[in-house]
Amino acid sequence: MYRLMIPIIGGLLAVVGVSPPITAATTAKPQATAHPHREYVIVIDKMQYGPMPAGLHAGDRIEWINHDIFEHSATARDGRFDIDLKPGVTAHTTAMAGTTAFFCKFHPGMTGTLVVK
Ligand SMILES: [Cu+2]
Repeated sequence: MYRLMIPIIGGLLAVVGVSPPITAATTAKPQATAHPHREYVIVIDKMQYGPMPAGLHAGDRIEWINHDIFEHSATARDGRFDIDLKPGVTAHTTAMAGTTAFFCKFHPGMTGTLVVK
């Protein structure tokens, strides 16, 4: 009988020992993100948008650089973003999940599509 009791008591102590100590919130580890946000560049030149970045994820930063001699915009058809870029100007947007078609308000023939996971 005593031989059985000792392992049982030992097991109970082990369970108590597993209880995590109460720690201050300041010691909590930062939340790991599934995907670290990255920065991508889309260059506008000669009346067209440069290649769309592949592998865009929600939260990524997109830099729009206008290398053209004309003013352009990047205007989402669904209204998600609308930036005006005078010649030589850089602006940024934050990628949002989904497929977004956009165009230039000043030259409607300029179009592009962002695909963001
Ligand atoms: Cu334009």
